[in-house]
Amino acid sequence: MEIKEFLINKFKDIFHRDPVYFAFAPGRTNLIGEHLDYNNCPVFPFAIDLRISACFSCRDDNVIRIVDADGIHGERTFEAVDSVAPYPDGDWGNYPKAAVQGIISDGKIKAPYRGFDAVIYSTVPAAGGMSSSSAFVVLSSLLFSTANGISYPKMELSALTAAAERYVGTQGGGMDQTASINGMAGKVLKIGFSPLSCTPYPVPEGVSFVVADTLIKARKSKEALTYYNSKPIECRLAAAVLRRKLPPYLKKPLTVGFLGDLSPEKTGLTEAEIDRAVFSVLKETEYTYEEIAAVLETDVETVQKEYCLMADGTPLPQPENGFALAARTRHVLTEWRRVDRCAAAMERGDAETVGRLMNESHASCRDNGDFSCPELNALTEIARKAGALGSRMTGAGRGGCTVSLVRNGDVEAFTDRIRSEYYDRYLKETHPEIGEEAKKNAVFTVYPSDGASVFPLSREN
Ligand code: NG1
Repeated sequence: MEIKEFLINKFKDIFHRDPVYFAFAPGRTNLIGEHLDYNNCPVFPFAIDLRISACFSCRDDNVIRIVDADGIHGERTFEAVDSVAPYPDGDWGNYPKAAVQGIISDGKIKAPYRGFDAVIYSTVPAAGGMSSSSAFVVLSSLLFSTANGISYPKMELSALTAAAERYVGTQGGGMDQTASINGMAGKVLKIGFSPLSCTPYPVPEGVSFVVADTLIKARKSKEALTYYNSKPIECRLAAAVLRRKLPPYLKKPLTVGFLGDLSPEKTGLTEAEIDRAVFSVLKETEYTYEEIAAVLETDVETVQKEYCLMADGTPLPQPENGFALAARTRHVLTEWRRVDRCAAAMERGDAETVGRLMNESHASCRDNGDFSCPELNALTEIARKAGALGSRMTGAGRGGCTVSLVRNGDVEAFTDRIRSEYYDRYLKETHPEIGEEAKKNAVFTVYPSDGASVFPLSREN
C-alpha cells in the first residue's frame, strides 16, 4: 500500500473522520560541504526519496495532536500558545514544538492559533545523518502554517525553520531545512547562506549515490549535543581571533563575522594568500580559554558569554585538548573550495573529479574537523576498495551514514561488498551487539528528489 493510503486509513481509525490534507518533507544527503553551513559557507546537498509524511486536518481549537503511525513513538499533544514550553531534552515532540514556536514567533499569525490532528510516518533513518529531525520540523511547519491559513515562500520558510530548529538546542546552520524545502528531482543543490540562495546542478550521467549506514547512531541529544555544538563554537572563536588579528594582512577593509567571510572577493587576497595570513595568525596547537581571552584582550567569562553558550545557558566546557581553531579553520577553508570545485565538476559531468573531492572531504572531516569515527572511516575505506569513485561521511558525523558515488553498472557488486566486508565482518567484530535485522536495509541508493509539499486530499479519499 502507498504511504498516503496507509496514512489516510490510520487517520480514519484514530480520529474517526477524514483527513483533509497530505504533506511530506524529505530527508537529505549532503554530497559535499560538511560543517560549513553555520560558517556561512556554501554546501551541496540534495533532498532524497526518503520522507516523513503526514495526513492531517485542522481543528477548531489550539490543540496539536500528532500520532506516530507505526506506533513506536506513541503520540504527543500540546497547545499552540505564544510561548510553547519544551518537552524534556531528546523528546521527539520538541521537533513539532520547534516549528510551531518558530511560526508563532515570526508574528504573521495572531492568537488564538489553530491546531491540527495528524498522523505521521517516516522512512528517513533516525539519527543517521539524513536529517530526519529537520524533515520533521519542516513537515510540522507546513501543517501548522496550513492550519492557520498562511503559506510562506520557500526561501522564507527555509530561513524560518532553520532558526526554529534551534529550539531543540542545536546550533547548526540551515542546510537541512533548505534542502528539504527546495529539493528538485534529479538535482543537487548548491546552497549559499549570505544571502540564502539555492542553485540546482545536474547529476553526471551513469552514476548513483549509495548511502550506507554505519549503524552507529548520530543522535543530537544530551552529550551528543555538546559534541555537535562544540564545532560551531570553535568556528566562532576562530572567527573572533581572526577578526582581531587578520586586518593587517588584508587588502580590503573587512570585519570577519564568520569564517565564510574569508573569500578572495572580501579579503582582496588569493586563496594561497588567505591561507598564509590565516595560519600565521592562528597557532597550530589547541587554545585554552585563557589563551583566547588573552588574544581578544578580555577575560574568560566574557569569551564564554559571547561565543560559547549552550542552549541551557551554561558555557561549553573546554574540550579535553583545548579548542582546535587552526584545524577547524583549515577544514572550513578547504571544504568550501571543494564545494565550488565539485559544483563545477558536476556541471561538466565529471564524476571522477566529484569522487576525488568526496574522498578529500572525508579526509578533512576526519583529520581537521574531528567529525568522523572509526566506523565511518572503515566504511568509506571499504567503499573505495569496492569501486566507489568517492566515499565520505554525510551529515554531522560521529556515526550515521556515508555517501558513495558509484557507477550504475557497479552498484550491485558494490552493495554486496559493503554487506560482506562492513556489516558481516567489520561490524560483527567491533559491535557484536548490533543485530542482523538492523543490517538488512542499511545500504541503499538515494535519488535526488522534490522538496516538501502539502496538498488537499480529494473528497473520494
Ligand atoms: P545532521 O546530519 O542532520 O545532524 C547537522 C546540522 C547541519 C549541518 C550538519 C553538518 C542541524 C539541524 N543540522 O546535520 O546544519 O551543520 O550537521 O554539515 O543542526
